Amino acid sequence: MGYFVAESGSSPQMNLPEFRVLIIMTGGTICMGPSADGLVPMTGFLHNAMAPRPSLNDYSPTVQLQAVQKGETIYIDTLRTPPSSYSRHVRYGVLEFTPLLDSSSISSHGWTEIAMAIKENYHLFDGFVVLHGTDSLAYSASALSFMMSDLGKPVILTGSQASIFALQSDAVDNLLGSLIIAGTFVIPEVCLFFHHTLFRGNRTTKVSASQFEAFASPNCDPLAKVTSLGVDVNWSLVRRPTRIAEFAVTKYLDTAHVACLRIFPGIKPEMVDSVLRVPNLRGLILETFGMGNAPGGVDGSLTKVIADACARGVTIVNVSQCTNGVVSPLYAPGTALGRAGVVFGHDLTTEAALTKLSYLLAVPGLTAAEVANRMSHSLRGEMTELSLPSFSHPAGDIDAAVARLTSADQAFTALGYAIKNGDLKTVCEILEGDEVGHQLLQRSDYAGNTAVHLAAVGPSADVLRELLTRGAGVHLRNTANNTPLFLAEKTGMEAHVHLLQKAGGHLWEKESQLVKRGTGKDNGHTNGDTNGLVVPKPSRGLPPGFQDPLLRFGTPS
Ligand code: ASN
Repeated sequence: MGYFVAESGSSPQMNLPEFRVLIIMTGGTICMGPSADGLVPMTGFLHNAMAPRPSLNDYSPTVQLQAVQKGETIYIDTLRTPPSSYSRHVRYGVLEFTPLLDSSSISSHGWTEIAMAIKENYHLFDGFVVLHGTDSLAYSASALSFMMSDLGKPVILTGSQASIFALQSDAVDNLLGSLIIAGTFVIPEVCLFFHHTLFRGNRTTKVSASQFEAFASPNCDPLAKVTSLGVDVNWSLVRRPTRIAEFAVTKYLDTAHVACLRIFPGIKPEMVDSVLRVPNLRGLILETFGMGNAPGGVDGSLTKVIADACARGVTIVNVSQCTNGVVSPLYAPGTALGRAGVVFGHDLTTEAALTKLSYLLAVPGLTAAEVANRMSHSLRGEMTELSLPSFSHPAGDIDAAVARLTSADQAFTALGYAIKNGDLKTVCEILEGDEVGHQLLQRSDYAGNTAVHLAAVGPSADVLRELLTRGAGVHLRNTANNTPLFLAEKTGMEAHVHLLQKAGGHLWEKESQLVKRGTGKDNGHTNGDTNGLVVPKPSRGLPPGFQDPLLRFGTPS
C-alpha cells in the first residue's frame, strides 16, 4: 500500500509515496545503554534513538497511525525516512515489548508474542521489522518462519553488534537497510538482515560474537545485497506463497520436550542414553561429525542406545557440526544411524532443526513417523530439497537409506543414470525448474565429472545437446583434468565431438596428441609433459576420468 502525501511546497520530493513498516522492538544490544549491571535495554526507541537521526527521520511532522497491541486498537507515533533511491518514504512506528529482553532470554512465549503482533497488524502495514538481540536471532528467525504460513509480506529480523547510542555502531545501517527493504520489496519471507545482506532467516547462524559481519547462511545464497546503487534482490531465490490461503500463525511451539546434543570424541553411550531418557523427551537434535557420523563404539552400544530411543518414539534428527554441507549415509557410521531410525537433517542448521522439530511436535495428531517424514522435507525453504521423478537403478532398487539421503546428491545420481541410459525424457524431467536445473548443471561427482562429462561418453547425442542448450559448460575439467570433448574424442563418439566443438569445446595441443596416439597406449600414467594432464586407467571399462556416479555411495544392492 502506497500512501501519497500531499504537502505544500515546490520540492519534487514532496509528493512521494509513503510505505508503512511496523517495527517490533523486542530488545537486544541495538537499544541498550549502560547500567550498574552492564548493558541493558532502554525503552523509548522511536523518540530517543530514531528521531534524532537524519537518516531515519526527515523531520516532517509526527503522524499517529492505528496499530493493534494485544488485541487493543491503539494509535502510535510514526516518523518517516527521507526519500530512498526508490523514490519513496518509509513511514514507521514502534511497538515495544515489555520487558525488553537480552535475546539470550527469548523463549517460545516471546516468539508467540512477535508472531501475534505481526498477525494483528498484518492488514495495517506493508512490512515488518523485528528488532532483536543477535545472540538468539537465528533461532527466532527460524522459529517465526515455521510459525507463519502463507506469508505475503516481508518480515525482517535485525539487531546490531553495538548499541545505536555508540559512536561506532552497525545499528543504523542494519535498521535502515531493513526498513528500506521491508518498505520497498515484497519479499514474503521471514528474513534476517545484517551487514548489508538479506538472508532467508531459517538458513542463518551467528558466526561472530563481535564482528559486524555476524551472520552467515552457509547453505543458501543471500536473498538480497545492499550496494551503493541500491538493493540487489536475487528474485530467483525468493519464495512466494503457492496456494490460495490466508496468512496464518501457529501460536505454540513445543520447545519443552526437545533437546540438542553435540557428539564429541569419546562420548559415552550412557550420557546419550540419559539425555534420551529425560522424562517426556520427544525429540533430539544430534550434532554429528562431518557428513553425519557418530562413534559406533566397539560393540555399537551408542547406536543401540539411539535405536532404542527411536523405537520408543523419540524423533532424532542428524545435523552436521560443520556449518557447510549436508549429512548423508555416505560412511558406515552415518548409515548405521539411519538404520537405527535417525532422520537425516540434510543441510539444516541446528537452529532450524530445533525450531522445526518444536513446530512439528506441536502439530496436533502427528505421529512420530509423520514428524520424521516432514523433518526431511522443506517446509519454508530451510533445507535444500529437489523434487525428483522416481528413477530406477540398473542393478535394482536403491537402498531406502540411500534414497533418503541428500536430495541434491540423489538428483545428480539420478541424472547420471538417465544420461548413461540415453533417457532424454528423464533428463528433462530432472532438470525441470530453472533453479534445480541450474544447480545440477553446476554439480559434479567426486571425480569432478559434470553432467556434460557423463553425456560426452553416453549413448545419446540428443541428451548432450539438451544439456548444452540448457546452458551447461563445455570447458570444465574433471579431477583427471579432462574436458568433455577430450573424453568424447577418446571414446570415438563422433556426433558428440562435433556437438561439443560447435559449442566451443577445444583441445590443447598436447591433448590432441594424446587423442591421436589412441586410447591403449597412454592409460595408466601421469604424463609430466602434458600441462599436468593426468590420464588414469579406465575405471570399470569406462573412459579416462569417467567414474560411475553411484560409486560415491557404494553399489546399491
Ligand atoms: N546479548 C545481546 C542480545 O542478544 C547481543 C546483541 O544483541 N548483540 O540481546
